[in-house]
This record gives sequence, structure tokens and C-alpha cells, in this order.
Amino acid sequence: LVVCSSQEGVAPVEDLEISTRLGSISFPSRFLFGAATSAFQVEGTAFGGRGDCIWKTFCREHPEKIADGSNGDIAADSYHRYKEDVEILADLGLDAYRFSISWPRILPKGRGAVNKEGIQYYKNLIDELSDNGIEPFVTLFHWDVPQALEDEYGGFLNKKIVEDFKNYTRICFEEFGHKVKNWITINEPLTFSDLGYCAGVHAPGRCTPGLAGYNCTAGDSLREPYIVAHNLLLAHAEAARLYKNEYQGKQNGKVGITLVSSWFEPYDRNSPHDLEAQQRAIQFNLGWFLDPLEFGDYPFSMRALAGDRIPAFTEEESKKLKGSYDFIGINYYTARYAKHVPIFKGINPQTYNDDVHADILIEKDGVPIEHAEPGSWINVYPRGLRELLTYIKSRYNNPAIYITENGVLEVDDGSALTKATVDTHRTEYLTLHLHELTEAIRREANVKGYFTWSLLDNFEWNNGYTNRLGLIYIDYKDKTLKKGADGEELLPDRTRTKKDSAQWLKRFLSIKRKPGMTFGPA
Ligand code: PSG
Repeated sequence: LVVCSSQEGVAPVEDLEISTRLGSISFPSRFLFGAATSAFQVEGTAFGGRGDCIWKTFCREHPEKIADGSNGDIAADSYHRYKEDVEILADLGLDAYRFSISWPRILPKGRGAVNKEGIQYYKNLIDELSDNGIEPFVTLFHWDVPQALEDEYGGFLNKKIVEDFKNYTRICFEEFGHKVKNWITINEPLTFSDLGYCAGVHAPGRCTPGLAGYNCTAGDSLREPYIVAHNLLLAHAEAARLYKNEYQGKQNGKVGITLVSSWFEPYDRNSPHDLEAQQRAIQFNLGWFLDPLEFGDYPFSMRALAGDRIPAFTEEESKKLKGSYDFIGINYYTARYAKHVPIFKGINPQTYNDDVHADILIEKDGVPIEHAEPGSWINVYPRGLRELLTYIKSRYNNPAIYITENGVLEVDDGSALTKATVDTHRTEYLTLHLHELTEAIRREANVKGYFTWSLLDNFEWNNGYTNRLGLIYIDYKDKTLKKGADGEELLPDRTRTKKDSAQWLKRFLSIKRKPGMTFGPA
């Protein structure tokens, strides 16, 4: 693959060469191109009668855990600017928009009274999308657990959440299901469990107190990630079952879940141990969730290595999970090395991450697995997307797949970013990954669409606004106050500016739409 090793990157936007090179790659007809966001990251939590969520609390109580001490109060202000967002999607020629519904915006206390303003907001957004011919892909849970449920019973640590989640999703199916045909129950259960309950760097900020290098007052990094993941899976299964049993027949949509996995390379290809470590790493990241969804149980390696710290499914739960999806969303960003860690007698695991018995490494002999932007965790490894997709195809019976996130970041610490919209690295990243995607499709991976993360620069969790992943630049520094659309509220400005990658994508999509090729929804 020539483009992969090219250090020159891609041609500038004005140059047609890139389009010509990409013109030789072909996507199936009806293949969807989209962009993605999530509620807490773009909407702004300060408006519209929204209830508190664990991320709002986390930002308020632990500003020191957010790189710039920021929060999601305004974010990209999509709560007020959703029409602009849709206009941008349409202008770029995208077929689909993946956004999330905020549970506490619909149900401020997690259950009970519904916030009508919240329902109206999503109705407006969905109508605006459909007026513009853009297909909504709706994530029902992108980490914003209602604070009331966290306070009442510990959120996803408690099985009680399964019932509350189910009731929340029922409201969404009822209210929006006539126009939403693609539902994603949960975004990245791995990241939610791992960063929220093992590392403690995401909300709700739990990890074993006193662990060297960790900083939490409560938690159990050995057990809680397994419990939370378990309940996320059960919540998914209930919601998916509800949709399939009561709504799919009349609404004719599909339901899936979004999983994230890095790709893993063996640290030493000639070491059988490292080859096994590679397999374990994939199982502990992807298989943790995809095995239960496809086979009804965790991977054998996880059961064996985590022992009684990983919960068991009842026979009924296992049945509910098995086949509980119409499609799988895959988020892919980067790759790592996996290096075998031997099992010595009397070994004493500190966190559940020790169970994989693999060191997950970015470098080998001081050389990174691939280049990354300075300060970024995203090492650009396009080949991993193909590897991951062909792995899923062969191990999991070729499920329907959407790439629901793929993208790259630039670090903006307030000083380094001089050319805010000159993002050649993003155009290169997208180009290379789209190329690998077609390679996977050529090998008969059943991929139906591709969403880039993200449409907009947004609140990047513990990295605050210092990591920018958008096609669209948001100028957070512009504090100009102006009249809101309703003429009452005074709102900070969140001007949207297309980065070069957005211009490139627009050009790419327009070329893909030339006569003779069919794209977009039927
Ligand atoms: C976390 C870790 C990986 C990928 C994605 C995430 N990883 O190690 O490969 S989080 C994920 C999330 C979204 C974020 C986006 C960028 O769904 O909300 O903004 O990726 O970090």
C-alpha cells in the first residue's frame, strides 16, 4: 500500500490528485458517510431544563482532573446552534449524523417526570436532519448518567440501572422512533468502565484508593470495571430486546451497540507468547463485549484470568444477549503493541488490566508503533482498521458494521495552535483510513457506513477543550455575547469554521457522487 508509507501526506485541497487516487477506491452502493458527536460534548448542559449528570458533577468537583479545568456548560452550544450543525452536514454532502440523546435532558431525575423542552429539542434536530435528507444515527447512552441515579444506587455499579435505562429508551423509541431508523444503545462500554472505574480519570472518577499513580477516594479497580461492563451489557440487551419486540415491527429500524477497540500487534512477531498476548489483548478489549453479544458469554481467556471477579451471566441473561443486535458500531483510532507478561506464582494484580497479562505499549525499542501528533495518543495506524474488521468478520460471523468513530486530534493548549484550520494531518488520516476500509470491504467485511469523529471540536472529556477532533473549528476564545435565537438569553459565541479537512471531505464526497455511482440512503 503505497499511500500508507508516504511521508508527504496527501495533496493539498486544491489539488485533484487526492480525489483521483481515492476515485479508484469504491464503496458499496448505499454506503453511508457521516460525522459523529455526543450530547455532553457538544450541546452545552446549561440550557433547556436538563438534569445533572455524572460528567457535570465530575467537572465541578474535580476541575484538577480536566486538563484545562473546563466543563460542558456551553461546549459547542449545539443546543442553540443545531440548525447550523445540520447546515454544515448538508453542505459537506454527508448522508448521516450520529449524535446522542442525553438521558438527563429527557429525564432530569433519570426516571419519572419528562422534560418536554428536551423532547422538543431532539424533535427539532431530527426534523431538521430529515428536511435536509440526513439520516439520524442516535446513540442512547454516551456516558451522561443522570446524577440522581448515581446518587440513589451507584449508577452502573447497580443492576437496578438496567430497568431505568430500559424505561428511558422506551420514551425515545416512542417519541422519536417514527423518524429514527438506526439506534445505538451504548457508546464504548469499554472506555466507560475502564476510564471511569479503573483509571478514575473519567466520571465518576473511581479507582482503588492509594494505588500508586492513581488518584481516587473510592472505588475498586480490580472488580468495578467488570461489574459496570456487565451491567452495561445487560442494559443494552434489555433495550435492544424492547426495540425488537415492541417497535421494530412497526417502525422498521435497526438497533446496535458501539464498541471501541484499538488494534494490537505482537511486540515480537517471532514470539509465540507475544502472539498469544496479542490475542488476549483483542479479547479483553473487543471480545469482552462482542463475545457476549455473539456467543452469550465472556471470552474464555477472561473467565480464566479474572476468575470470580468477573460476574457470570444467568442462562436467561446469556440468551437475551446472544444476537441482541442488528449491527455493530466500531470506533477505531489507533494501535498498540501487546507484549506477554508471564504468570508467576503468587502474582498480585493491582487493577483488572493486569488480568490480560500483556503490556500494552506504544513503542518498541524507543520507536513508536507509528507517528502521532505531538501530545496525542492517536498513533496513525490505518492498517489496524482493516485488521480489526477482518478479525471481526472471521471470528464473529461477519456482522453488519458501521464505523461509528474514526478520527485524529490536534493539541491546543492555548499557545501551540497557530493554524487552527490547517489540518493536513486530518485529511491524511481520513484518506488512509478510508483506503484501508475499502480493503476490508474488498475482503468481504460487511461494512455499511463510516462516521468520522467528530463533526465539531468539542469537550474532549478529561482533556477538556485542549484536544480538537473536529472537521469544524470552534473558537472558544471568542467570548462575545450575543442575543440567542429566542431573543432572551445572552449566549457566548461559538462560531463554526470549516477546517481544510472539511473542505477536502466535501470535495471527496462530491466526486463520489458523480453519475454512475449510487450513494446515500435509498
Ligand atoms: C478512548 C480510547 C480509545 C478510543 C476512543 C476513546 N482508544 O484507546 O482507542 S473515547 C471515544 C469517545 C468519544 C471521544 C473520542 C475521542 O466515544 O466521546 O471524544 O473517542 O477520544
